[in-house]
Amino acid sequence: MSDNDALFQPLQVGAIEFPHRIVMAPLTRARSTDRVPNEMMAEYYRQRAGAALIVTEATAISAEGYGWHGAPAMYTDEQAAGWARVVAGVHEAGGRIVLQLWHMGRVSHPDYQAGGAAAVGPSAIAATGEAHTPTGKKPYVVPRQLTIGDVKRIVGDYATATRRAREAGFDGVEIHGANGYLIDQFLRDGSNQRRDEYGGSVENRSRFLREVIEAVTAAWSADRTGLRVSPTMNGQGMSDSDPIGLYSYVGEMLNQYGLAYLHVAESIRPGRLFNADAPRVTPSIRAAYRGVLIANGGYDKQTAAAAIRDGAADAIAFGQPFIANPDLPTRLRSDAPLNEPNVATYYSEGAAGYTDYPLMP
Ligand code: 8OZ
Repeated sequence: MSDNDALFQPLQVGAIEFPHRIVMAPLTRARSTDRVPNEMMAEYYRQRAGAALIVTEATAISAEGYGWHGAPAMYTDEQAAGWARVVAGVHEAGGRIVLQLWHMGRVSHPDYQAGGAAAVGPSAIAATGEAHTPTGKKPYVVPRQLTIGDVKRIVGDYATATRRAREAGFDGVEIHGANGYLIDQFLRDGSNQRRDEYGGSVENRSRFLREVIEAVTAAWSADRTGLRVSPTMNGQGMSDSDPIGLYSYVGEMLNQYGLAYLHVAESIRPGRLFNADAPRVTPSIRAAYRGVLIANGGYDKQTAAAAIRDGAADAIAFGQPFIANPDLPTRLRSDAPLNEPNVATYYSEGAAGYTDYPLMP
């Protein structure tokens, strides 16, 4: 099978039909206007409608879950109206788009919390690193340990944001269970040392994720719900004593829910999303999980096609290449040269390095 034959086959992903296998990964770009998606964001996403699926940048489900200056949210009518304009543009251009549901947990900051309260987390263990506040970077604080009542309230916030996404016209939602945010903080034992039913065993640490999945799929539908995890992302102080055991359990547990897809961020190259000192976990997840698997992290055309041919994944998500190449699938198909992304404008303001990357000549 040629690389193009592997990458340009359609795929049924829950209720969503992919015309090919090249997905746009979620990418924080920090261009919203007071958390509301604006016209420039609509243009950016519309330009990328040729993706098999666009996963939006991480989007806060609540004020409590917010904590990255410039990121968008989905808990007010105004935010939902902004997203509805984004979705309409992508659909007009023939694309598909899901909203990534985000609660940052302990890596938010008191500057974002009502009354300057601490950020929240499964346990009172601070992340390592710095929050991006409106007035610059500030060290992460020790979070307030969530009560069981808080946990139930947050599960409800996921459901509410899901209903808003549905009303805004999205094709589905992706639960952000990766990269050291709240769900990931519950999953991994470096950040979860609870003694109640949400901590301790792998089963208990997965309980919050299960409750979120149940709430989100009840609020809309399993075949329009995806989940993203990052088993070996060890930034922000994240760690686990047994990643293969944990994520094999999660993969197996997911089989009962019939989700549209599982999205695994774990680079095939050592780096931020893959700690080279430990084995990759994606193959164990593939073995445990029977649904559609989208792999993400460090792929190019050849390695993406090989992963699909070998059965390692069903589709491949590209992040940074989609920043610089709005028409990435077209370029890959014709082996055209790619624009190089400019890291300096990833999180800057304005159109430069955002909506001004050229299409293929
Ligand atoms: C980069 C900058 C800010 C947030 C993630 C949501 O890593 C993010 C993120 C990435 O999932």
